[in-house]
Amino acid sequence: MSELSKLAYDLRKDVVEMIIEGKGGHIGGDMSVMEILVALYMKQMNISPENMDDENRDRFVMSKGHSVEAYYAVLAKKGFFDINTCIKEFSKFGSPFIGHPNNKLPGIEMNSGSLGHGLPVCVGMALAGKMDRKDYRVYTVMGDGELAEGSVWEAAMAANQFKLDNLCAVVDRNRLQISGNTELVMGHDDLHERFRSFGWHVIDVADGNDIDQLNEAFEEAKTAKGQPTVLIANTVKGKGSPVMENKAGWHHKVPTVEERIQILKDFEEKKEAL
Ligand SMILES: Cc1ncc(C[n+]2csc(CCOP(=O)(O)OP(=O)(O)O)c2C)c(N)n1
Ligand SMILES: [Mg+2]
Repeated sequence: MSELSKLAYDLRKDVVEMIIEGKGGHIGGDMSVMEILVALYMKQMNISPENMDDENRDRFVMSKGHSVEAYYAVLAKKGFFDINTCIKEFSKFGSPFIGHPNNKLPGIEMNSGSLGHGLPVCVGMALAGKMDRKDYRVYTVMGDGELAEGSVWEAAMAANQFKLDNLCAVVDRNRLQISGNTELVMGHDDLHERFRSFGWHVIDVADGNDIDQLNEAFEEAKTAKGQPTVLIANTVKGKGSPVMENKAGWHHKVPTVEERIQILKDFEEKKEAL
């Protein structure tokens, strides 16, 4: 798994280049979600450029769509498109590589970015899988700030009602949202209990930037029967460089020339230490 942990740092570099080239992007949440996406795409999910038309493929919705740069970097690594084209065209006028996921690009199931819509759509996908007696699994990643959206909890109720054990949601629990600490904006200290009371199997991932811990949790999720599973993945916003880590201002910031040099150096050191 250390290879996948190293890969996460290489993909973080792609994200930095994308955001500098596009002159904008949600860098903090890209960094916190990276290992979650790497674990899903490189180990857990049955999704590839070859099987996107196969109705038995797993389904993924990037509900926290603003972290599109991390999503693009992982999709490119998986072979859906070329990373250099993506970096060059990111956020340019007329480019398909826009600042939120759109399903005109290969590999992307659903347009997202308006928070609170991923889980409701995934409930529909998972219910359709049950009705059609298909074995595919459905995954989504939400931000912890996103959980303030009421639609998330309507969908959470429905997922339990329909016993959707083919559904696995991940909360990127980085404790920050756009304007600061989630606990000051809409607190989630009782998040585990809240999901439990909505009938979900809850798995706490102590270090949500640890690929092994994530994979273990995803395996456990597959064994939960008769109820959906949520992984509460405790991550670090801006993970990988002290320049960005746990700083709300890095929710949406473009690194300066000097910051870029420092950030890339920090990534390299973290990668070598793995
Ligand atoms: C419905 C909706 N309201 C507001 C926004 C603007 N917005 C973009 S990112 C963000 C903060 C999200 O915080 P969180 O879900 O914790 O994401 P992360 O920390 O992982 O970046 C907000 C409010 C949006 N995209 N959608
Ligand atoms: Mg957050």
